[in-house]
Amino acid sequence: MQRMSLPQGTLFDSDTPLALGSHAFVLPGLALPYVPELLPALDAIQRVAPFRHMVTPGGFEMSVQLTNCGALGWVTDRHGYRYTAHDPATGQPWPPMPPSFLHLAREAAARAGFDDFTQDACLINCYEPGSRMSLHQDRNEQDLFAPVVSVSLGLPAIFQFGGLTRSGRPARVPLVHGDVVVWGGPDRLRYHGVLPIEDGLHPLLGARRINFTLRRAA
Ligand code: MD3
Ligand code: FE
Repeated sequence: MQRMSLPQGTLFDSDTPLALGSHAFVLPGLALPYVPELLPALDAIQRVAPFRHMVTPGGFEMSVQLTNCGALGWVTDRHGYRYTAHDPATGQPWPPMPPSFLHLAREAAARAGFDDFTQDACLINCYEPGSRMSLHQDRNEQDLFAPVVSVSLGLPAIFQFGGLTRSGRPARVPLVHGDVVVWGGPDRLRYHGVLPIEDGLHPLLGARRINFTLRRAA
């Protein structure tokens, strides 16, 4: 009965990060108090820079739809992966990083022990049931040790967290609405991915999972 009177967000102990590696942590539920600010900010971004499927250099359409905010945005096309200052779909600059994103990311990075977090890019992924992200490394950023903060909203996902090579079976980490993951330093180049999202309806986001990652790209 005691638990039922606690406000949402304190059911999880986000004061004790779950370590995935020496410099990689899950902060369960850390984003929950920010959700009332995050969702309208995401809506405003989508109106300027809509989610879209992009094509990989190999010619495959990604099952995830993406957009960006901040000074730089990650894009892919037949020519490769890179960061751009403008949305290739509109020629306009990416929408600015909402203050709520920055506040959450700073809190998350500090709790994970990264005090020097400065970010200029935010990649926003939108998954529908069946969407997945195959095992990859993120290495289009200048500083491959700088921390990255990842925020999960909506439908749950199973995150795959592997090693520094493709070999070996990656660990499976369930991520739910409000979870934040921070990784940097020697864990920054670990292979990772997301298993296909299961059918479902989230009360706030419907049949979608949104994940956004704040990064230092330049
Ligand atoms: C990487 N997104 O956009 S982020 C990506 O849930 C991406 O949409 C996934 O990978 C998503 O590039 C996962 C979360 C994450 C967490 C821990 C990591 C990525 C990580 C540890 C090491 C490397
Ligand atoms: Fe990634």
